[in-house]
Amino acid sequence: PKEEHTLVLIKPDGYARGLIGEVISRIEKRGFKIIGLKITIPTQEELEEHYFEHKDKHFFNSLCEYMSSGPIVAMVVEGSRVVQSFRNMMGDTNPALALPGTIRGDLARDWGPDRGVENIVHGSDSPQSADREIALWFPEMVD
Ligand code: DAT
Ligand code: MG
Repeated sequence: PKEEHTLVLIKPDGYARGLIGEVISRIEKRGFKIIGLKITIPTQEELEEHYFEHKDKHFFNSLCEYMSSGPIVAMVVEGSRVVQSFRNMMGDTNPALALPGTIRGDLARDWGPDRGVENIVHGSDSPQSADREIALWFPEMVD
């Protein structure tokens, strides 16, 4: 089967709570290959590009504040149908709706008033989004 790529971010809550190893371990155990990896603190400019589809949403400002509040781990992950597979591994966007067995369902805290946007991980929602997001976070991997 054709290899596909997705962009994974371990968000500031995942980093701060020491969940990097857990997330990477799940990716590796699923048989996917990490071919790019870095730690960075996102800038407002990067977040406006990464989350451009959400820029008119009510949660956009808190989302950017949260995402730039500390280090994240950005990864390019390779594998057959990895985009959809990793979406399945993440679980629902809202931790309260994410099923057990998923990263968010097992690890993410419920959305309280103080952390309405936290959910540990990001994964691209389509191969097209993956291409765009990989070009943003890993320009050195794209020519
Ligand atoms: P996903 O990260 O599952 O692709 P998304 O692209 O719809 O979800 O939203 C991006 C992020 O924005 C999401 O991970 C958390 C935050 N978010 C989404 N919907 C939200 C809401 N209704 N209230 C607060 N934060 C929200
Ligand atoms: Mg999304």
